[in-house]
Amino acid sequence: MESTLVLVKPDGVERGLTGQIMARIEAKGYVITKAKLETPSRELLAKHYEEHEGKPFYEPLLEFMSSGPVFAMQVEGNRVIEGFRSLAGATDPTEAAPGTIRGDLGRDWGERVQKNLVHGSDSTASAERELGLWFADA
Ligand code: DAT
Ligand code: MG
Repeated sequence: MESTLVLVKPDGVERGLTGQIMARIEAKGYVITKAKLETPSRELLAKHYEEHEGKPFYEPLLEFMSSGPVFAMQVEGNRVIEGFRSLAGATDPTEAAPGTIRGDLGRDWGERVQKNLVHGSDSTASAERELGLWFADA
């Protein structure tokens, strides 16, 4: 059985979309096995987004992600890493296909960082690494 880290980002939590996003994950057949609401520290986010350090959107990304509570989940299922990425849609919510979380619920808000509602791990290695960061104590 595979596990992935899903985050409902501060924009999703603030807009009251956490329940809808959880419902889509469950309706697809995946199982939420851990969950917590937390405003992440910069230290955690720097580790989480280490692959993006130095990119132009890195600072705005860390600022946005630490701006309010994030709903973090461990989600399980066969091929859930790939499956949740597909459910989330393209990174840019304007380009994300209708039917996806970002395509149905997201848009461009004219900011330096893409507020795209959710994060999902992109490989088995990142899933293991990210679950270790976010659920270290659980
Ligand atoms: P994803 O979240 O689809 O895995 P990513 O890992 O490439 O995308 O980037 C992490 C986050 O950084 C992404 O969710 C939103 C932000 N981001 C990525 N590319 C961006 C860009 N070109 N301009 C603004 N924000 C960007
Ligand atoms: Mg990514």
